[in-house]
Amino acid sequence: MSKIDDVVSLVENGKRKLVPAAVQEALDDGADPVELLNGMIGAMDIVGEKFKRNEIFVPEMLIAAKAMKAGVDVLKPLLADEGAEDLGTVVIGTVYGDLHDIGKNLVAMMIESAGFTVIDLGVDVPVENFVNSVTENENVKIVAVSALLTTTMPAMKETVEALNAAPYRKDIKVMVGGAPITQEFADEIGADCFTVDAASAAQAAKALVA
Ligand code: B1M
Repeated sequence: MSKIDDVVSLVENGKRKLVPAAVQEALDDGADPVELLNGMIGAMDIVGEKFKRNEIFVPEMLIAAKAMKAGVDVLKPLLADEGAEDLGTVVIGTVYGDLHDIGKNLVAMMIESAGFTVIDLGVDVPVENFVNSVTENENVKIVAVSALLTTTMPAMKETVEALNAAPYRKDIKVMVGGAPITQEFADEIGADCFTVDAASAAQAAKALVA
């Protein structure tokens, strides 16, 4: 088993305390940080599949999520691009009713690395918090909205529609993403941009303010 496989297996099995050392070991062994990150995302897909088959339950999913977070913390400085120019502020959050934050945190991390100041509203964010964040913070260029559940897609629709109705709308861009979100849905609700993953979200954010 490769060192990356070790990390994948530890995340999948929720071995939070062992993950940071295993990630460091893989890095010391020459593993690519992006490959390691993708391995951990793959581990979460396996966890999701097991959940769907009723082989594991919510507590195990949560423990695996904590293990992944511990691994991402080790990778973070390696994925960040320090010293990039200041491109403005991005407000990000997960819609109300939705507690998933790993993907949102990765998007925040990559966007910050690309040179933006990131204000993270967290998870289960009420519509009005997204809407008010634009006037309560300086130099907001983008509002980025994440949703991981088909049942919280309506909350994303509501959030984007509220942003679209705000007087400042022409001055900001609205980005959306998350596993159930599609380009078609993004168009339907009037978002400016949809991306499938954190790396493309950062690239798209740069393009939106260029
Ligand atoms: Co939940 N969960 N979960 N869960 N969970 C999923 C999403 C699910 C697909 C599992 C499954 O059934 N296979 C399923 C959703 C089914 C659906 O709606 N179609 C599901 C369910 C059903 C639930 C509950 C309802 C379970 C229950 O209680 N019965 C419940 C809901 C709670 C709630 O939110 N109200 C629930 C709870 C949880 C935990 C809290 C236990 C935990 C989350 C912990 C946390 O996030 N801190 C959890 C987890 C861990 C998962 C899985 C296993 C992993 C999610 C994850 O972190 N993936 C997940 C299965 C899966 O995704 N394969 C599952 C890794 C992460 C990097 O990927 O978040 O997709 P992701 O982010 C990606 C892209 O989507 C994109 O970039 C990232 C990659 O670079 N992206 C964006 C995300 N946001 C973006 C924003 C952008 C652009 C790109 O622009 C703004």
